[in-house]
Amino acid sequence: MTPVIVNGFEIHPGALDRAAQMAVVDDIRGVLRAAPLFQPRTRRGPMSVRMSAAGQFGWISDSSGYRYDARHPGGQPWPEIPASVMALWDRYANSPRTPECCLINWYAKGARMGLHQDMDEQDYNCPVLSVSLGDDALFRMGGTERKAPTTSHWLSSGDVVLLTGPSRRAFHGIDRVRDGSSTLFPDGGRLNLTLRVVT
Ligand code: MD6
Ligand code: FE
Repeated sequence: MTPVIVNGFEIHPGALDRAAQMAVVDDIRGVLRAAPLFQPRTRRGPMSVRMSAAGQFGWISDSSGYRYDARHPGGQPWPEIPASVMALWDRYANSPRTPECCLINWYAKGARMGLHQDMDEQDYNCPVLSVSLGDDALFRMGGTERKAPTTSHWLSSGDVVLLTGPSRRAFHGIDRVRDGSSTLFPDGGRLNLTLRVVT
């Protein structure tokens, strides 16, 4: 299907059907057994989203700042990125490189993510690919300057978004999640995966 382009963000609605969504969730549950969700803290306080990761690197934020790290806060290395998730990169990312991090974001009721840029990676020529699972989320997309105008779009379970070209460095965030809008998770919630090349 042809993507919807918003401010250069490439949105692929319904990239994963229900069975594919369930397979990915199952694989991520396995990752989370070895690398449990934790609540990152920034200088502004605890984030409302809980996180974990798979791959060579995960993104962590604590009292000494934020960074990519080869280990979970518990000290263990991150589990491998599941093949079901790697397959989405191969299909949609159009990149010669392989992702080194699959960041896992869990939005329980009321969680959100403020407007930010993904700038902790070394090569902005490599895209970032995101997968939405579970409840619908209002995704705000702006430009490369914080004050640039923004456009909002509801992301649904199974949607894939690619940040590539100028949108790779554009501001974006999740304003809110519509609680109970999906039946993928029996108790509601939203899972977001972002695949990145880090080095
Ligand atoms: C989210 N996404 O969808 C938050 N970052 O929960 C992101 O922060 C994001 O969707 C980089 C690339 C794609 C994204
Ligand atoms: Fe981001």
